[in-house]
Amino acid sequence: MNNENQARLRVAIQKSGRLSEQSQEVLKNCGLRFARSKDKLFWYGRDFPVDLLLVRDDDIPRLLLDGVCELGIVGENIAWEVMLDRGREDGLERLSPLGFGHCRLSIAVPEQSGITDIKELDGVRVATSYPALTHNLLQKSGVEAEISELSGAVEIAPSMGTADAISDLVSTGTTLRANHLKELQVLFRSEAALYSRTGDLGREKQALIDLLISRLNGVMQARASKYVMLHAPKDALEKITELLPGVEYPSVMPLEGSDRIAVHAVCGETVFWEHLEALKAAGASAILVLPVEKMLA
Ligand code: PRT
Ligand code: ZN
Repeated sequence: MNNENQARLRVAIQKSGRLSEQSQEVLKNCGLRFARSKDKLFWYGRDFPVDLLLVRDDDIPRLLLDGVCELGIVGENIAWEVMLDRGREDGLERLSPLGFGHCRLSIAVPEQSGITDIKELDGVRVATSYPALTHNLLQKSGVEAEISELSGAVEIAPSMGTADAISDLVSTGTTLRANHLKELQVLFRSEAALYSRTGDLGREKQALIDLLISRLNGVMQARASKYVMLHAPKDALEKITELLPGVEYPSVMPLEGSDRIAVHAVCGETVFWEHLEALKAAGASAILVLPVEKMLA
């Protein structure tokens, strides 16, 4: 597939941080292999014309908007912050959410604060690393707060006396609790996603993007799917099919010299222990649940 004049795509991912490992993993699962450069900032695509740029996550939307890269994996929070900071709500297109890096941008106030509703934030000092997104979302709720931008340690601003409220990313809520803050309202929910810039990227690059997205969809589908194999009494087939999550038509094979059958199926939904226990109660035995590596519909 490598030839000198062939179009190549550049994908920007986070160099190190919360999203970097899973971003690499998802591309690897799409069949991409890279020759890593010494400085580790540029990885050349070996058997597929897709190269990687390893950067700080905040730079990814800018690299897309400025045309340096065609694709990027970044949190939706950052993509929106950068777009809104440039005074626009477009320019970046979310091609696919990736199912990791989940968090929420929330307004939090000191536990002892009298503020109980974001409506009361009018004219109040709110510290955040996401000034454009916070301003935009508060404004949409009719609130004009006094936004103060901090690049880090936002959660200590209220105890330092520099803000009355914060707007910060939350995942488990541990940081808020440790700083005696209570979550007042979720402004925005985010996860890592594959982005491109909007506009015409040319036929060849678009064809590469389409191929990558089709593989990505397969990866996402496979991740959510399990291959289930079991033995069951012939007359329990209808009940067993009903109990297999996300299955309409299982493969059914006779077991030589037995009144039992082998049932194989790809379950499109999570398979819980409760499902297996219900299958066993319906007469199933030798139940095996296997991961699905790749899928192409
Ligand atoms: O160096 P670089 O600029 O690339 O990385 P970074 O330090 O800016 O980002 P990084 O790696 O911390 O986060 C990258 C992305 O991960 C974010 O943009 C989000 O999309 C996503 N993400 C998911 C999070 C969190 N969860 C998260 N919990 N980003 C940050 N946090 C922080 C939050 O700011 C707060 O300080 O974790 C703390 C809260 O966590 P809990 O679990 O205590 O609630
Ligand atoms: Zn960052």
